[in-house]
Amino acid sequence: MAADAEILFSPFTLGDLRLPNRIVMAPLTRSRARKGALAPTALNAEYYRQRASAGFIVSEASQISQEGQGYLDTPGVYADAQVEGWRKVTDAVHGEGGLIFIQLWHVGRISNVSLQPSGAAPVSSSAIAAKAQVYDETGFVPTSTPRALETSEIARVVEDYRRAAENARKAGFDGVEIHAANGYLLDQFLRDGVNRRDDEFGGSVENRLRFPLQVVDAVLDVWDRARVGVRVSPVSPFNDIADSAPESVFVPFAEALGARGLAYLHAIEGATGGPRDAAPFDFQKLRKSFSGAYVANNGFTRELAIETLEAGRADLIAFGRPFISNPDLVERLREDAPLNAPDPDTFYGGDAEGYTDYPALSDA
Ligand code: 8OZ
Repeated sequence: MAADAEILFSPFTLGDLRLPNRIVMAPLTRSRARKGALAPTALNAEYYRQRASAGFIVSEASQISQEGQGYLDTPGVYADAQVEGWRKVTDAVHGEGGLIFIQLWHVGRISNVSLQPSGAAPVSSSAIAAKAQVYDETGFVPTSTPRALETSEIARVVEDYRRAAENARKAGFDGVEIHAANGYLLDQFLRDGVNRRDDEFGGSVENRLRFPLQVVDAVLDVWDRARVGVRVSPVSPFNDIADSAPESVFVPFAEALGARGLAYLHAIEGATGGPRDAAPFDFQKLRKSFSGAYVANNGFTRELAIETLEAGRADLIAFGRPFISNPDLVERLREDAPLNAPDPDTFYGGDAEGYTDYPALSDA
């Protein structure tokens, strides 16, 4: 191992968990759940098993309800068959000595009526359509105009999160990550570019934080705070979202999460899958506003990861696309070995091709 890489392979204590290294597998949508049931399969279990050497894995985003779905064949965590499917995944990862959190997801307005119960409109903070695309049986389709959730309905959505958190426990996960990033439902409440509500869930920062924090508290009814993290993307424009003053909402959000003692804050620095310097934002200030571990994500190379950890700018580094094409990413980073290039044509949907067939170094 190159000497300067050591920090990447130093253990880290996350809550009550001991991670063997600082490398997190980021949540990655792959759209390969069993058709119809939207339950993870043996193939999905094999994919995660191959990647179990990560410090810990965050599962692909998993909808907490059918209403929370926005893309074809993404897994759910609201039905018994899905819990059984996820159990195969957690058993496979644990069998390799790995750790896996599930990412809890509600897409809000990033959906199409074709994916919604009874073809209804998707729900959001406000009835404003996103200029964004999703994919269904027919391929890429525009998002549908959502309806605004009634004030009285919010408790039901919070309940859906709580049930999903319970299901995640039954499925044997080590923890949960709440998806509050990338323009999905929680982000649609946080950011004033979408949230135009005039009830207690819109307007002031305190009001815009209310629903996301109710979700966090529901999850904390089920899980110890040491096993809960939250993902945010304060300046990402992905899924047509914006905020007039991101720091004014994300710093208080980080403080509120820290006050609850959550294990980690996972930040997409910059534009999701795009430039890290897309918009000015002080991620170190965000980090210092939060008391737990800070997981940095977005476009990290081996060099940038080492530099960031050495400078004390993050506790853990989440890698996304490199984990798609390198099941043994941890080993390759340790050896400074070349990485397999990912094939974007097989990112979403399909079978084992471009999923479980990327070679490990040991296959050569
Ligand atoms: C790409 C395609 C579909 C979903 C995210 C869950 O951006 C996603 C996602 C990404 O967080």
